Amino acid sequence: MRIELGPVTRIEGHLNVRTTVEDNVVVDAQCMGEMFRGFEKILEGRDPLDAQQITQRICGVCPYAHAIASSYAQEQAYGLTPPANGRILHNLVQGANHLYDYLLHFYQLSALDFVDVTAILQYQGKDAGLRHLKSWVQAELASGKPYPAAPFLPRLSGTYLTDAQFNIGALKHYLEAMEIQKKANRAAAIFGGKFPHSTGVFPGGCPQEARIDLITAYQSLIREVREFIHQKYLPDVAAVAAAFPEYWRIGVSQGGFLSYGLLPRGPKVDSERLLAPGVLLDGEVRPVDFEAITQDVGRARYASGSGLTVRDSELRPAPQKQGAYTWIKAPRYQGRMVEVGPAARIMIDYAQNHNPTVRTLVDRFTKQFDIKPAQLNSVLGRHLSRAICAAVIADFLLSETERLDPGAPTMADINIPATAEGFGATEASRGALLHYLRIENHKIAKYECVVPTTWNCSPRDDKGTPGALESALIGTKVADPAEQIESVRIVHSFDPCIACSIH
Ligand code: NFE
Repeated sequence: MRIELGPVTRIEGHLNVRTTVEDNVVVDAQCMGEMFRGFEKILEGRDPLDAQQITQRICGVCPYAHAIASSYAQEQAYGLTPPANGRILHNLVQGANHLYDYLLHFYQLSALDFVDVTAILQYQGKDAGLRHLKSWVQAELASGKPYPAAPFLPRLSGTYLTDAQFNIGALKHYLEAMEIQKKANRAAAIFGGKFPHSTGVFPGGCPQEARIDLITAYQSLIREVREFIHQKYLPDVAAVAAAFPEYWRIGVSQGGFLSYGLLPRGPKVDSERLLAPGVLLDGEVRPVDFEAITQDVGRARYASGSGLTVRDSELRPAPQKQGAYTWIKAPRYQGRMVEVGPAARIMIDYAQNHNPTVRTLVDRFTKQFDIKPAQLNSVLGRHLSRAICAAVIADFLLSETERLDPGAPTMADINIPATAEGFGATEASRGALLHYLRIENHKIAKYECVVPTTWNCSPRDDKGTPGALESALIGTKVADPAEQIESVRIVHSFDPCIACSIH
């Protein structure tokens, strides 16, 4: 039986996933990005300083990650190192964007896969937000509309959390999380100029001053976000994990893991990072080599060469290509499939015994749930890893503000050479993000982005190996092949962004 799960909702963009189910088991899966955009072509011939502005338009959710990756690539090309304040401001805006994105993903995009929204009908309390939600759901259900209470109802059939008080509490957090996301975005905009698309992130730093009033405004917003992470987000993820322990074994991807590391602790882009980079293959972490990254297009709608390195990549659309089923390319590391994202970040950092808070939190939760760190490769593992990233980043951002030197420069002078190239690698919330640019005659001659969801939602490569999400779906037992709540929970755990993946 062949089932199209698309368009999968509660993700960024419009992903289609085709599954083939036999005897209630997914035996095949194909991820399909069904649109071409061509950002890399748009960049050709432009002033290099347009790149960190234009690439942000790839996405409204992770724009700062694109601004940062582009800035790192340009810094390498220009031989530029920001002043200490400049790199700290980069970190402050990028880190705040991560916090917003994790909360958005857990509460708005995933929680209602587990939380029973109909519990609101039992609510008798006085909270204005919950009372409003209750009366709205009641009115919608009474309206006779074919899709009452969208986007909450109707929903996929399956088992949801049964404790009414917990469900109502989680719905309260669902509403509060939106206010907290606003605070994270406001914090990012203090030094980034605005959200979503920053006007204030450049190679070499940020033009905003490091003024005391701005620093204290940033701190007070991030403190509120941090408190929500500890008081609500981590406990809510843990409660879902306690109720659905089978999801430590569901949605396991079948390759390695890649992380470029997140948030440099010094002005140089290759300074030690808050979360350590690495490639985890065959149980061993190795250093990342950008030259080992290639992209296959055998099953993608491109006439470009297959297996080309980042530097040699091509973008030649071929909408009618036989045998192709997606506009997403298939990036591979040493020819091998890897998963990127929060679980990769945490597993790679933990395996290197690098960040002490990561170690403490992973040890605490693996003990609490009686799992191994390798089981972070699962639906629950990805949700928990995001919450751990959020806790670690929030602490780091507050400590970074203490290192700002008020009044000292926040940006380096920029001189664009006639000819140069640069790689810029960071972690977007969804995973490893690489930008590459080559400059000729002071203009962009070539630009290439290798983006997190391109890795995770990649199609088969030229050897026939499925992408990370495809591999995590294959083998899943589904109670109802027509609805497949299990498959949708797996897709959501990757937090795909199709806008980014096709870029
Ligand atoms: Ni459009 Fe993005 C992806 C992230 S890349 S959301 O994939 O996170 O920066």
